[in-house]
Amino acid sequence: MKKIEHIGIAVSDLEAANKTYEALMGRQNYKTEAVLAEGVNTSFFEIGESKIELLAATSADSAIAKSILKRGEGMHHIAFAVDDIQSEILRLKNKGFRLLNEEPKKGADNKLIAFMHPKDTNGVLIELCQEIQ
Ligand code: CMX
Repeated sequence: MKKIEHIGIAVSDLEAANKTYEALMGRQNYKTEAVLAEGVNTSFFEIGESKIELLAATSADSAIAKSILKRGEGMHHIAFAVDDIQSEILRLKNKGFRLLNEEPKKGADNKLIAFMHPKDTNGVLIELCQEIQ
């Protein structure tokens, strides 16, 4: 794994959260993007070599809607950048970790992504992500 690519934060109101994080970070977001398959709208802020990703649900059955219902707003996942997501999935499976996505799927910000089970990583939801070339 190369670096923390981004930290995902579940928010109820993307527009309001954008204003909060613009004020906090002293900069504008560099993009917003809807990920239809995941039922989310996202907003990205650069911070050094990492990013903050704000995630708001677009439907009641979205993982973000469920997460906010259960746990409220707040930190949702940490995403690690990897060079080769397929080989990382294999490496982690061989170590006994449960992958929620055995096949990588298309995520926001031009990435292939896969999530790991939070119970295997001390209660933290981990995302693997590989830049699509
Ligand atoms: N952080 C820590 N623990 C979490 C968690 C989170 N974000 N989400 C769920 N969990 C825990 C739950 O508390 C639960 O624990 P218990 O069994 O002790 O109650 C366990 O994991 C299973 O969770 P669940 O609520 O039964 O399962 P859900 O149906 O809510 O699914 C999850 C949650 C992690 C399995 C998965 O569906 C999910 O959230 N996937 C991420 C999807 C996502 O973020 N998509 C946007 C991607 C955008 C992008 O970056 O490109």
